[in-house]
Amino acid sequence: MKKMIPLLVLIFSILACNSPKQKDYLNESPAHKDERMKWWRDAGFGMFIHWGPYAVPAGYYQGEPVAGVGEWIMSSAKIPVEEYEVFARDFNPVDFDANEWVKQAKSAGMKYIVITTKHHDGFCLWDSQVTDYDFAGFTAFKRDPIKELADACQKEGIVLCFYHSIMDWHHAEAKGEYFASYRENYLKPQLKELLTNYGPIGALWFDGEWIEEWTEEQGRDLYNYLRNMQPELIINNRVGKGRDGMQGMNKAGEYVGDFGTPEQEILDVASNLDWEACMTMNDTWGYKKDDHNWKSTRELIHNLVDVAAKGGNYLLNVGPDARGVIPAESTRRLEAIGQWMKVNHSVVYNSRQWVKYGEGEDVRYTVSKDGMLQATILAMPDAQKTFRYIHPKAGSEVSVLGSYVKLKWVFDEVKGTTVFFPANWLNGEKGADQLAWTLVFDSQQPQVTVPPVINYNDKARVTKELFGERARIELTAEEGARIFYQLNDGPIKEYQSPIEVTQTTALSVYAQKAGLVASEMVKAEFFHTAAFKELKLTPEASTNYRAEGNLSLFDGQRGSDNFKDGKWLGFEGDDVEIIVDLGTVKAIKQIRLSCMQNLGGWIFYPQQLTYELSQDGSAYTAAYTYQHQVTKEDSDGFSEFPSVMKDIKARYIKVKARNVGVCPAWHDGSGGKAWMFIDELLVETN
Ligand code: FHN
Repeated sequence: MKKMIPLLVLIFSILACNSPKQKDYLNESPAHKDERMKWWRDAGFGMFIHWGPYAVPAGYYQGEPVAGVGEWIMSSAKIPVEEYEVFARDFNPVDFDANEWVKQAKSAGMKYIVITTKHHDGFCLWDSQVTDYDFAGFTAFKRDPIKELADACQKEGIVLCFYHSIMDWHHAEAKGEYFASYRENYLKPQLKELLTNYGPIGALWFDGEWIEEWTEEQGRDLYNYLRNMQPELIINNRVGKGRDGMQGMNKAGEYVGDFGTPEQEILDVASNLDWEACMTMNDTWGYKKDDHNWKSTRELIHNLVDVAAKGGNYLLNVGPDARGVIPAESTRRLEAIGQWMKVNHSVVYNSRQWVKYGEGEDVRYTVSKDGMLQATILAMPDAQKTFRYIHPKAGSEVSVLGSYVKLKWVFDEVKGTTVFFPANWLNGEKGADQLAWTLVFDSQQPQVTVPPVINYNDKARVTKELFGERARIELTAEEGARIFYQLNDGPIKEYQSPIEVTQTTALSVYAQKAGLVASEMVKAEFFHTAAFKELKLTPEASTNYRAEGNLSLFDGQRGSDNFKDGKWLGFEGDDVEIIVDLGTVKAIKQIRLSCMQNLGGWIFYPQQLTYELSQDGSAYTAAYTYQHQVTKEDSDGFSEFPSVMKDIKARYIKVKARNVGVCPAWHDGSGGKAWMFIDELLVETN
């Protein structure tokens, strides 16, 4: 009888948790954490594997393609549990070969594998004694792929890690009032099986933590529960509630978990925190037969380099099909990455961040384990290339990984180091077909000038500003530094006094102090608008959906139906207020605000939207109100919430959009933070 009697399991669980040997790992010393994380930090590159019954429908249901990622088909197509179980019964991966999977990972240069032991659909890829909803109990495939994978990893020296979903669409108790029973009698016992029966596990990769039943406190308890079984285990930040949306790093405050988990994206800048970017090779994690939107090998390698330079790990996904075969498109990319890694592995393995993660879009810096500065260039250089921040030791050589050619270089205090590429630097070299090249310098630690500051309207470090008639811009820098600036593509000038602009202008500025390398470039954009004197948006949009900030609201480009198109301003859980100052009292003809609704993406129209008018900026009168409680009958789409005014006179307009806040109970994301996406604010005056 495979199912344990819940009462018995509950007693065991309580005993286990309360036994005196339970150690508190939440106060681990930094030194011990460094020791525990070392293999993971040095590895830099792993394989993510999403595999489960969703590979059987492979993106289709009842003969129709289902939008969204493959592993969400049960939710996206609203497939009842009993119907989805049919896919599980049909899941018979007769061509599954753990050794083949592990060999592909190893040949790509990956050092660890993270496999979905259980995804949100609840199907277990290992032989669990706590449920029949696994291969042994539900399918004709009477093997334990996790065991076979563990053996293959052991053989090849690859670290095995487990993905595990807290959210479970199959288990009747995995929500609401019975959640504690699910956690104690199912979730924890299963994790105990995974940490007891398959040898040393490198990391546990939790997911589905966003459900309202899960709390930071439960995450902290689970963290200790797991590390008391395997003390050296590494656990991601999705074990708790710290993750701030898809950008994956923690919100402000103390949260449990050892590393951040940006998803489908890479941090904009370097971080000294532990983080791992997980990304797909096409658009889906779980197999979909019609997803052919494969990223190029060039893009995958550039992602790998970018992540390494910013101090992270790259977890690249494959989604094997229902027969257990990794798609050929993935295999080809893994092989090509492996060829690149054979030459350039020092960029990824045991590398460290440099004082600068890169320069522009096509140079990324890392420091090799033997202390050499590596500048990986992501585009074929012309006859020469200048690196602003590099100052090689006098007389030192500059070489390229994979080539024996020594490159000539010169150093200039203002420009930096220029390297010269002779015609033969790659001719005949196997590097000619590389997709990124790594130059190796014996470089001094650069003394870089502190970047200057762009000041406008008593605000420092501005990046995007609106102005009506003219903008007066002041530049400041550290004592003794000279400031140089450029307006749009104009000449570089030395700054002597405040700059005045009357048209939309892109400003680039850097500073230079004698004996130091020039600072990095600082940029700001000043947008001239006749319509508004000033526009104030609070709060700022969420990190990854910031588009062009205020400007997006009136650049005349409304976002598409892809909320990730860089045109929409996204707000997770927050209400939004926009105050527009027209500069003078005008007759208002109409106001519109574009909003999106995408229920699958947890994006809802505002539950309340008001347009208020004022002549003095303090007393406002509501001129338009929209109110609606979203229901499951609502559909996706766009609305501009247009309001035609009878030429009401006003100078100030206040737009208030109230976010739904949390996904409603009937929604898949029930309890998770709701998103509100806005764009294109139109204020028409006479
Ligand atoms: O919902 C899952 C999704 O299916 C996939 O597993 C990704 C990979 O990290 N994680 C969740 C979405 O954030």
